[in-house]
Amino acid sequence: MKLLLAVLRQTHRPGAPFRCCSTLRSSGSPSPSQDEVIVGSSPELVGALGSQVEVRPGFITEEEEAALLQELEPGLKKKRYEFDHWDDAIHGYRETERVRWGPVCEGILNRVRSLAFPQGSPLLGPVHVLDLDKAGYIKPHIDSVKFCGSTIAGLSLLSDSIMRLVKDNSPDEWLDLLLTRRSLYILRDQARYNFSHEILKDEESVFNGQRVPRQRRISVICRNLPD
Ligand SMILES: O=C(O)CCC(=O)C(=O)O
Repeated sequence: MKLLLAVLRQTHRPGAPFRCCSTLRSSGSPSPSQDEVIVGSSPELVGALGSQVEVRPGFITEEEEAALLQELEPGLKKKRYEFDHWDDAIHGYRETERVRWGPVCEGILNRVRSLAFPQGSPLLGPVHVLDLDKAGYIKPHIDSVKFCGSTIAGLSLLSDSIMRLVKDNSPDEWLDLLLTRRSLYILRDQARYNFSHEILKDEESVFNGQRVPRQRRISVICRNLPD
């Protein structure tokens, strides 16, 4: 069974039209702060979800990204991108999962785990790796409560992208997260259960009024187990 499809619960149409607040730094400047990478439909929503949505720009170094790619590329290259039926939750992807990693990558993943998950929280053993083609995207969905617990933590490799969260049954309530290349994002609790998440396609990839070109993107995703 396809790994991602196994954890997705539902899809729905995107919410209200995009509109937002602060400005982005020009490229080449240091990593933006957390305040500069999360915008939303209201300051109240950004404040309320503050502790449940985190983006850490520059979480890994260029060398660490290269180490992850070196481990992942040989296996991924053997697979074909899948451009599936229109109603699948994901379009233009290939994926794998990995249990054993070399020491550098294991060190990176341990940093992710200790930051994202409460101590002692049982984790899903294999780490999920999702390779989105430049033309690929992930439609709005909520991960299945049957397979994943309260927290999802993902590293973004190779490209900036935008993750959009839209409140279930309330499309006017949304957050956009700018997932810069080499950043880490964490979704917890309400943000994970009550909001859909999606990765915007290149043509729609605009953050706070500024275009964010989407290239091929690999995400390395850790999850905990349901209670
Ligand atoms: O690629 C990502 O970072 C998001 C993946 C995703 O939507 C999921 O695993 O549920």
